[in-house]
Amino acid sequence: MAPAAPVRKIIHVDMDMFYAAVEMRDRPELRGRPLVVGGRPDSRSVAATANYEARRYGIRSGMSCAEAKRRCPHCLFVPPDFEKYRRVSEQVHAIFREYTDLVESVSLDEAYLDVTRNRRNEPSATRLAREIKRRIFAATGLTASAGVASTMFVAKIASDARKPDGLCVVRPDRVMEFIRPLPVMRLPGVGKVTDAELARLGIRTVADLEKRPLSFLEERFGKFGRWLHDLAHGIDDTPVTPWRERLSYGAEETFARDVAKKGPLLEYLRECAGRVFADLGEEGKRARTVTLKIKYADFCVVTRRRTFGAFLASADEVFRAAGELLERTEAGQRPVRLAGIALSNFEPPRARADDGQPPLFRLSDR
Ligand code: TTP
Ligand code: MG
Repeated sequence: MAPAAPVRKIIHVDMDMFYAAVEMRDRPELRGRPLVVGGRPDSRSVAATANYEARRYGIRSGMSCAEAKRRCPHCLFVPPDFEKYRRVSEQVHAIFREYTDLVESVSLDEAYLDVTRNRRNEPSATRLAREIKRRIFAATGLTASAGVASTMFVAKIASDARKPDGLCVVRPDRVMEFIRPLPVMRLPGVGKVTDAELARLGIRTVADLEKRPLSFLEERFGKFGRWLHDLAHGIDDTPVTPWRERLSYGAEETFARDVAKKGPLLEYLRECAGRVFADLGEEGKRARTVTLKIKYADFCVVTRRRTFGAFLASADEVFRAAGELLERTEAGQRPVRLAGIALSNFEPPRARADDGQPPLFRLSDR
């Protein structure tokens, strides 16, 4: 029997009310008052984010500024300054990389760090998380919240649990009690559509989901059913994968206009898969992981990925994987500004993949 992999230590860091916090830091007159970063209230624009004072009025990211103004007439609105946020983001990411190379950036204000092994040789992820938060504050004057867990999805939920300036550690033996009460919407991959389907089956919380057998979920959701079943039992092997590594065999494109429908996105992904697969082949490399990156019109970025037991053998396989991953995003319901595919995971596959398993045997996905 192969030795069991050590329990991983993953930290998810997420800046608090990021754009708003940067603006309040630089403009003291904005502090202590409800604030939205986004367009003008009389325009058609939406709130990128709101500070906590504004959230008290029910104002949320993605809400139209007009609606925000209705809910809170004395709310302040400031336009976003993406260049500035990018600079802050670089400072924060430079701190992360002092601890480990295994940093997966999800957006300007959010990243996962696998610190199972780290440059400090520090065995306590909790202590590292505390130190990283302190360093971020010292360098930028901004607070971040962190979650510590042995899987990416639990670390992410944990970072949200004690906002702002929070630290939430979920030890492996505490995972189930932590996730059971959560609504299924908190699970990665569960959007409005899946949530509604689950609700029809009487499944609203992770505890409800945990009670359903694998066969029940697979019957209704196919392969995605196994994913749901795993998550409901606290299982997620998705590795923290630095996007930089993926970028070397990736292609992405910002569209001239936001794309509202899936059809044109799939067309682009087909072309993109061909290009990326060819690039990789030219280097004499083969890959097992396909990552799809989607940036919505509001600049929110999501990545979805799948790791196969065998190497991807054709551009068409890459495309089919990307198409399936697209189903786990909100593309088609939410306008998309950028899409991309990256291939990674170049080391040889495990022996079992070569001994008669179907070529696209799924090891993990997210
Ligand atoms: P979030 O981390 O989701 O939100 P936040 O940092 O503003 O607040 P929280 O304290 O709850 O983490 O997003 C980070 C930044 O990304 C946010 O400041 C603005 C931007 N953003 C958008 O532009 N559109 C969106 O729909 C969301 C959710 C975020
Ligand atoms: Mg944030």
